[in-house]
Amino acid sequence: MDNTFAKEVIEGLSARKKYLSSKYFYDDQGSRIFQEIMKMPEYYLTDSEFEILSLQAAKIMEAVNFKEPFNIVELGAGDGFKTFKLLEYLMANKIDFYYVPIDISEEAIHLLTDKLTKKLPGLSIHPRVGDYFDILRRENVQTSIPSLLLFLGSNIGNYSREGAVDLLQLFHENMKAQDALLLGVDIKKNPVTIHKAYYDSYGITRRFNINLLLRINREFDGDFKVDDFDFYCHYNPVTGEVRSYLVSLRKQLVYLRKLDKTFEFGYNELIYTELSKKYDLQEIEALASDGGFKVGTHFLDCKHYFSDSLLIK
Ligand code: AVJ
Repeated sequence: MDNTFAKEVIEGLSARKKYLSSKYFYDDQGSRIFQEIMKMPEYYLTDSEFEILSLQAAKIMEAVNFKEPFNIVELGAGDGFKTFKLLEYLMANKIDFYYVPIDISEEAIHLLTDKLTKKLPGLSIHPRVGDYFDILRRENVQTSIPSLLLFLGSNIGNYSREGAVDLLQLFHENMKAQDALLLGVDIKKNPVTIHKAYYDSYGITRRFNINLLLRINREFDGDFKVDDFDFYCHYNPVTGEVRSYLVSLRKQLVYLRKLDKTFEFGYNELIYTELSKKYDLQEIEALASDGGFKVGTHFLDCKHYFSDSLLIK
């Protein structure tokens, strides 16, 4: 049994305003549901970033301007679908580099490694399974050669403004003087477009959230009745925040046997599950500078929906 997960579940479900952290969405099943989300046309983030990395890989690497060989360290690699285009460009141009994907899901890392060794024979890949915080802090992923850190897909959006600054500072502390960070950020846009990407009519994002309750049932022998919970999310264009919730459809008790804890849910009580924060370019620059970075270039897709911003130490 994972201790931090247990602690955070107890803490979150005992709070006056209940919450669970979205970082626990990504068990193997959750990672599979996230792949389904990325395939929805409404979830524009994937397509936009795919376009950036497909069409601007050369420009990005030119801006990075590393001496070979170097590392590409990807934090939260997932299925590596977008990164593929960048790796493909580097391979096609016979550039000497090591790819170090890090992900919390062992299955995701396996699939990624499998796919990449088949599609890019000769790729020097060194996968790691684990929490990228722990790996960055504990292990020495850094060597004497320069590293380009990738934190793509708007994963930064899961953090509050303050949390994002802390995370950038942590990255900064663990980077060598010549390293760089490519940060994927979802840009503020027509609120309707954002709403449709998260409150999807297929119910995939709903399943993504409900899966967290199923995971708790599985890991702590719980009796969450998932039909008694619904999903709701809401975009606030002023703050740039999408907030996601599970909603208890009745007054109910849930027992987690392995933790010997009972939690009470009121009628329509919310469990806050996820923040997906959007920024404009000025806000990205302020964020980067508060994290200790200089901003190089923002690489945008043609619709200006998404930015891969290059941050220099
Ligand atoms: C993987 C954190 C970038 O917030 O857009 C997708 C996860 N949540 N749909 C996001 C997610 C709901 C996603 N990130």
